[in-house]
Amino acid sequence: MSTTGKVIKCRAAILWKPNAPFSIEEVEVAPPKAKEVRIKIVATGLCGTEMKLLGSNTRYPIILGHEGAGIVESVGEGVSTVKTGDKVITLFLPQCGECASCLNSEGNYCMQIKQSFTNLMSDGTSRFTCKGKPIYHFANTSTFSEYTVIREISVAKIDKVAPLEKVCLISCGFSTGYGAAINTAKVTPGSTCAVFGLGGVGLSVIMGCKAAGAARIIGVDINKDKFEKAKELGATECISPQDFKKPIQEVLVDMTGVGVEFCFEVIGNPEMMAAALASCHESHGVCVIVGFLKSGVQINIDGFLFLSGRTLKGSIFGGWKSRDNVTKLVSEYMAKKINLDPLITHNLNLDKINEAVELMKTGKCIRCVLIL
Ligand code: PAD
Ligand code: ZN
Ligand code: ZN
Repeated sequence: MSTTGKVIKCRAAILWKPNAPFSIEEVEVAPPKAKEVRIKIVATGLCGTEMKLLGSNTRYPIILGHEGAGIVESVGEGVSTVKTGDKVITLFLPQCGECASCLNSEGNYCMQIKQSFTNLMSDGTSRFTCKGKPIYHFANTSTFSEYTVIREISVAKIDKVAPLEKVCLISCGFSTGYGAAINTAKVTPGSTCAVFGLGGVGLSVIMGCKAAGAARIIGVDINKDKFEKAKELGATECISPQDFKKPIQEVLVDMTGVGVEFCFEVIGNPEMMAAALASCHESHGVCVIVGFLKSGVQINIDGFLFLSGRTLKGSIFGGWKSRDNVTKLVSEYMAKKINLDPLITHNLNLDKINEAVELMKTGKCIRCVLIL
């Protein structure tokens, strides 16, 4: 029996208040309105960004989740690019194709992302209710729900045979890291790179550096358990800042003689961002900030560092224009040109989401993919 046009009752992980555990609840998911798509989420990763948001002052109650893949259940009026049954990836960064960023060949920060900061759909309402209360959306994706409603501009149609429990990582972690190396830093063959933070995103940076032909890739993390996988994916050496008396930027300058040509901060720590910049080659070093800082957090940087020509850059979603490139990245995965599998260390059912949080908190997993 078709569910099109009807409210769907399903399970979702709700965060009722800051720092509370997720609670699995029955929610009602309203049908998609104009230019919206209702998706049956099949798999979703838990990303480092979510971990940073668990105690934040976002709007509650909320359904988080942004690293998702699923199947279109139904579409609202005027939707033309996807249809019922299509396999899709959810995009926290939309691509409207019409704003100043989408029309510029360089940027990828679609201005329509700002709509998702309201935690509501474009008409100012929510499609989720639980126990009679409206539940806020997150990143216009809310993938920690068996069904979600998102805008058409935040959906990428993908290969119909793609394994959703793997390619969901293209929705955020993999693309963010890989693209930060390839698109944002534009890592050059034979270069020396350093990657601060060896989580799912940092390891994807390493894969991007390797694919770009970097000769030396130094992984930096305080959790040495991450070193083995980093080396498997392309790091030529790994170091922990805790093993040195000197600040890590001095260690990296000593190791390389001149500083690294490309340095990536993939932790979300303001001190490490300053250290990453100072680790770069004085003249042509490029430092890319991938790690997330909440609005208002300042980075304390010695202004003299810029005199010699270093570059500091931000990067969102690896610089990819989302709808155009996610489909292509999935095709590259299917053609075995990129490999996501080593990033997935755990699979759990949605009911076990609090265990996934614990695995992330204790640094025991790279990516835990939740199966819905
Ligand atoms: P993660 O928690 O899996 O990885 C972070 C890693 O940093 C872990 O291995 C930690 O051990 C390590 N770490 C923590 N503190 C330090 C320290 N002081 N020195 C060295 N290493 C340390 O997260 P992730 O890989 O999923 O995400 C990493 C960051 O990237 C995080 O800030 C997240 O919010 C951000 C992100 N940004 C985008 C974007 O579009 N810019 C997208 C997705 C994630
Ligand atoms: Zn993410
Ligand atoms: Zn746009």
